[in-house]
Amino acid sequence: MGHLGAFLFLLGALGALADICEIPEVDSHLVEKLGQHLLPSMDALSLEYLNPSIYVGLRLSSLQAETKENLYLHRLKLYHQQCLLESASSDDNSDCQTKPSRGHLALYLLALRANCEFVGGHKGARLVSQLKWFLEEEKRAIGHDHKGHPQTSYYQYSLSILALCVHQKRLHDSVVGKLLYAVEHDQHLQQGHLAVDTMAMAGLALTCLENSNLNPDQRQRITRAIRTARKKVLKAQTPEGHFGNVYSTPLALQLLMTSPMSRVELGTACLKARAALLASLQDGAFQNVLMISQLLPVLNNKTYVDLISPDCLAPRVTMRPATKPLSQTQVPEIISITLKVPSILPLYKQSISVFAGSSLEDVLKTAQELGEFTYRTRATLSGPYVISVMGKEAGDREFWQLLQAPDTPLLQGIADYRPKDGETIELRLIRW
Ligand code: B12
Repeated sequence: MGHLGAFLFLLGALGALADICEIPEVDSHLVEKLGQHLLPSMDALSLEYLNPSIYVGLRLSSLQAETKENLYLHRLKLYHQQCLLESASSDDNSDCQTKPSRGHLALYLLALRANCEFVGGHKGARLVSQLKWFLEEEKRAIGHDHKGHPQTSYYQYSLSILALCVHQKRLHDSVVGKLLYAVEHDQHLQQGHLAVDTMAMAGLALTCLENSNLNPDQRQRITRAIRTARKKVLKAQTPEGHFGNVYSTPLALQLLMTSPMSRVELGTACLKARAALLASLQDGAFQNVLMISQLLPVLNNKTYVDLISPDCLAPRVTMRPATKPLSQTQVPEIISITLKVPSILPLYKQSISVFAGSSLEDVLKTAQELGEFTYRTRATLSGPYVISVMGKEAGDREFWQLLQAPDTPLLQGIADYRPKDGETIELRLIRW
């Protein structure tokens, strides 16, 4: 084959060794359409609907929303600095009726970095110590013997470590140690449908620590744990190409994109994932703003780890407002959905009629109006989260699971899922 052949072979082999997961450019119209979904939610007036993840997603994407974006950051700052720092006693401030959670604080710190800011000053220092304090409490809840659980989740534990890390804030080795143990002993992160999201977030947090060298004494253990997290994510690839499910694929890809891996398979795994993701995009699977915010960076080959030193001058395309599709004046079709609640006696089972295309939330509202059925939700960054059904509130480490009967858990929440005619939806109180 001669010298040239040998040289080309060597190049190929090197390429295979230093494989990196990249997403080749995706149709810019498709990306813009996705970004346009975020715009209406950026206009929401209610402070409790402010979502720092949207800002992070946009800043790491190829898109920008100009003044809207700046205004949004301004409002995020007002809300988080006022409401997070307020003591529990000053509860009458109308702007701060729902206090943002510690997880929101972590996302807010990511948003600041996405604008190339470091937390600073007296207020900033207090926000950082609140998050550090939260991690200490969670560490205590996990316990010395690792038998307990964080009060929130390992997802929020990882997110908080990541947020402090991108601000170059050092955490005690024992806090990082709890996450390392959880990754090493997989059963702690094994929470059914959440395993891949949680493993990916843990991997991103640990990659940030590795790149920033904030916990040098644990360096080798961190490197090993990142490798473990990657392997687990790769192993969770479905025959269609998603890692876990369609909605955990964006975070999984973020993790796989963070550094080269000496695995030829990584290339094929990423290409397969990209194809699966594109198919889901075209099917309109991404409607939820939080999901879109986790996906947009991936389509721009960026990850949350890039927030260590973000490129705030990178050119981004200004989004145009979406054009409204012409409304069709058809007589709406009525469909029938069966709603079932077997977890409580007497068992509730009722057929509910709604317009075709209604969301599960519409079905629940209609059922409630008809009587006998009641439910309550809490606003979260993912949308309305069902906290109680028929007066029964989900307790500690319990939740009201949404299923398509007989046994298929839904991959979307009540606001996004649109049941089809004849479907039976079950609400089941389970432990997680
Ligand atoms: C932890 C978690 C849970 C925990 C939450 C409890 C807890 N103490 O943490 C449990 C196991 C209870 C859970 C339940 C569900 N989850 Co979940 N969950 C997550 C996870 C891993 C992290 C969320 C988080 O902490 N975010 C960070 C904090 C700062 O934000 P937050 O808004 O304050 O977080 C709260 C909400 O996210 C809420 N929540 C959790 N899941 C869901 C799902 C929906 C649709 C809504 C509206 C709210 C919600 O609980 C969080 C803690 O209070 C995400 C993964 C991800 N990629 O985002 C999946 C994720 C959001 N969940 C998902 C799903 C589908 C569900 C369920 C609908 C599953 C089901 N078939 O019943 C249910 C919710 C049903 C209901 N009652 O309304 C999907 C949503 C996909 C989408 N299209 O929007 C995700 C992305 C996982 C996935 N890859 O499939 N979940």
